[in-house]
Amino acid sequence: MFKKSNFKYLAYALVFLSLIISCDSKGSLESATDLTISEGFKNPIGFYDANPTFSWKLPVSESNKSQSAYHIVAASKPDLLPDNADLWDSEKQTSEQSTWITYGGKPLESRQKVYWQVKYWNQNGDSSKWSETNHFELGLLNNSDWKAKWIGLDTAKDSIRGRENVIIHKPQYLRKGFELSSDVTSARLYITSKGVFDVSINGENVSDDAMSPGFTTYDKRIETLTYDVTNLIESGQNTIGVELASGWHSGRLLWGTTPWDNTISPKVLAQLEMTMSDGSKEIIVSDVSWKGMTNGPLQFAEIYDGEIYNANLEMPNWTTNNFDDKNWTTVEVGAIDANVKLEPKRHTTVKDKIKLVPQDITSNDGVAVFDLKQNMVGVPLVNVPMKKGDTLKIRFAEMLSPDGTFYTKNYRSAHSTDYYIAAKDGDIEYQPKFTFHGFRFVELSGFDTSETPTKDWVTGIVQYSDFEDNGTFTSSHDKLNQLQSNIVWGLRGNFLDIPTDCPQRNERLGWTGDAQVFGPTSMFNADVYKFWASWLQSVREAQLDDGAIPWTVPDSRGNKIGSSGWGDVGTIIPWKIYMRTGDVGFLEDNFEMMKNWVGYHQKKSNKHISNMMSFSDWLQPFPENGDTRGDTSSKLIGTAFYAHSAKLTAKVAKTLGKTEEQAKYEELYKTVAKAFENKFFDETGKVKEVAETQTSYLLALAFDLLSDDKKANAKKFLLKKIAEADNHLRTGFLGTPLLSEVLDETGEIDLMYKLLFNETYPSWFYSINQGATTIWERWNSYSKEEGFNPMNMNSLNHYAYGAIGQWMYERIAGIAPLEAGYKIIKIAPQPNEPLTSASASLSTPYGKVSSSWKIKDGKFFLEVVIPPNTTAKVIIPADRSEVLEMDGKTFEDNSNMKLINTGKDVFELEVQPGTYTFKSKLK
Ligand code: RAM
Repeated sequence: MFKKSNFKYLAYALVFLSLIISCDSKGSLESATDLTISEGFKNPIGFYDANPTFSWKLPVSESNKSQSAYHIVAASKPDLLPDNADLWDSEKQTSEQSTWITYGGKPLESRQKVYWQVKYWNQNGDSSKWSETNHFELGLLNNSDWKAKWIGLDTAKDSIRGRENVIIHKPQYLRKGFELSSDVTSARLYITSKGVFDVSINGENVSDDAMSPGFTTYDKRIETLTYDVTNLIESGQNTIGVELASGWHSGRLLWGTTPWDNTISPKVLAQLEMTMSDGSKEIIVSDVSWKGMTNGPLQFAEIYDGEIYNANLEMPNWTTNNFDDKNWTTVEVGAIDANVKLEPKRHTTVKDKIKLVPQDITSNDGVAVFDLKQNMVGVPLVNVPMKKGDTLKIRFAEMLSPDGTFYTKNYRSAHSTDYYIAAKDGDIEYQPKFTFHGFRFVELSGFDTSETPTKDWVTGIVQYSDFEDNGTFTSSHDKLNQLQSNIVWGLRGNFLDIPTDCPQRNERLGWTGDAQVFGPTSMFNADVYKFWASWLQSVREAQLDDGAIPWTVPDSRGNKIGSSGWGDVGTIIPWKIYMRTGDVGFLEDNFEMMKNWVGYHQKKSNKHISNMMSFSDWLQPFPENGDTRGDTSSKLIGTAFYAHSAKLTAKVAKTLGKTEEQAKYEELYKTVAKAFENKFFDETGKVKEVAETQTSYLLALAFDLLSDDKKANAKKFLLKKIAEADNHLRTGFLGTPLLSEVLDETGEIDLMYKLLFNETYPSWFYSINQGATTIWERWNSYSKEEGFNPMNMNSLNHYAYGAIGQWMYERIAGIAPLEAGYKIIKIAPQPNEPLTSASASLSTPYGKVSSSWKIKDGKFFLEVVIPPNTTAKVIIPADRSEVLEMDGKTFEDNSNMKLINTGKDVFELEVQPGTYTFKSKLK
């Protein structure tokens, strides 16, 4: 018989069961945050990858130490989620992985929209609520998706030549009217150009993007943009209008010998796809029905040289229905080239990011100079009173010469000047569109001189690829903080679609060596993973058949040779960026390129000693031979990078589980290292046969190329070289980033601090003492005593020496990845005089990590934040005979942390996620 008491138990059991079930389906933990796909895209449209990866973060809470499982669902409609995922149901996966999880569902196609959610289980097996629904929509993934044709006017036919004999293409205005018979429920504009474009529909700008589609290896790949233009399309009559200029594709680039035909006139490719209210589809494409002309207001536009805008030629309403284009010309039409891939842009577009207002004005004789007090990159926005018919001339300079005139010699042949011709009396507003400048000073002339210039006449519009800051660094030392600011401004100035050497002269190219040294620092300061992943695709595309990676990417030299230390960007950046993201897919993408680059090293060496061409230790100070390439032997440099690239390739092979290749490249590294040691180092560990320089020792030690018995001596010789230089660096582009690494690893922190805090030439603070607000190309680009460096290759915005930023945040503040992607974080600050405090924070793939220390009365205070789903090794400098305090109490092992090592003068702890404060006594 069923007893009442049994019934009671059954009822309890049911309640309990339902609790478990509801707990599991609804979840008790807060849902995951920061959902992104692939290299950090949030709800993108026109996405490039049909096989994306998924990432999320666990919210910071006492309950979330780590993830034990996840569940991802993806569907074609939001209301199918989470229970009826028709595209992918990952099911519950037991895994700590919360980043870069590859999509495993039905194949996805161009234009497809995907909705997705995720939930996770924490370390105790408690589940979270489902996350908010996120989504992505694919762009046109294949050339065959395009029905449109390349269109444009033949602007090359007059063959007017400009500076350095380059064909000037007058900017084009292209338009088309079309009629729709019903309402639109959804509209996408797919668009790109050979050149740079700006598009409007019915008088409205489609986006605030600048310089689209950006700079890629145009002979291999042109990126396309996707815009949701649903709200711009009207039922009935519509008009689309495109402005088109030369940009990187058909404009002037330093050498002008590109692998793509840069003499052809700019062209546009546009495809407007619409879904109508009755469910039918309409498509408008660029084709022979479009019309164009070149007699619009923009008469000239070149990246290096600037713009000429004649307001008298403005055509009001030309992108609306209310315009008559009967005098316009029918466009020429070209087919899509099967060998040039059209792919959705895989990183962010350039945008207006920051506005700077002038701090000072001087004016004299109708010429006004505005000082923004910050060297920047972008364009000016001018609001100026003018007289009809007058020409406003806008000049730029990064610095003034001592006599107050504009220093423009370092722009070399870049004219870098904009002109505006007024059509009426009164205030005009103008912002150049298809050019950019590197400047701190703006000079105006040609304005209405009856008015007194005021600061609001000029705004500095800072433009760069649309990314956000990712980390912060600050300290008790003003000049170190200025250095950090200069590094960040160097980054902003040189991340305008590609990583450039400089942003102002007739160059602005993707110099591989500069990128190689600055990559890690950029990853700390800004959210630039997608920026790098995109550029690395260009590097792969630019790689030549023999494995050579061109000097600049995209290649604008076309001389088919690589330079050691520059082409090694192909091995160094994949590894260093992988360490900061943990995205194995990035390594998979780049592994072939890495092997091919090592193969090129092999071809360029004889008995493992390199003969590769090299820019060497570029711009090393005090070169004995007066050469920009410095004194370090190019053979020594080439051989060192050969070994190093082989070693990195072995590491990547290991991570990818390719054991045979791992063994092969490890062996190669050892062989080349041995050859290097035998050739360039004597028995005592001293450099032989070639010039003995700081950089030769730095390369040998940083890349681990010497046998153990010689290492210690080599270090002594390095210290001797530094001492002989009065404790100053004597390093150029390649050696400088290795100084901090080697001195730190060999325990010479005091010396590294000395070098970093040196005030005299050559040093980082030297340029700051001369007024630098960005990193300079040369240690002595300018000095108060001697004025500008006499060389005209003298950029005042060149990020290479900003590579020291990595050491600042990894070692001064102390945040470094111990395992790829900061899954294990090393917090190991290295306090030293003259600093009394420093702190850094960083947004890692798992969340925010920070380390903040100060010294007071001989005590060391450290506050750390460790994000969920990571662990940290925290190393606290201390007099070990005194106690360590944690959150105000004497430290004892607990569930959040354990003392794992009692090394010399430090407490070393293994720490779980959370926020903690420590206090130790310093020795
Ligand atoms: C200069 C560039 C760049 C450097 C090369 C070798 O023209 O500015 O910084 O990498 O030369």
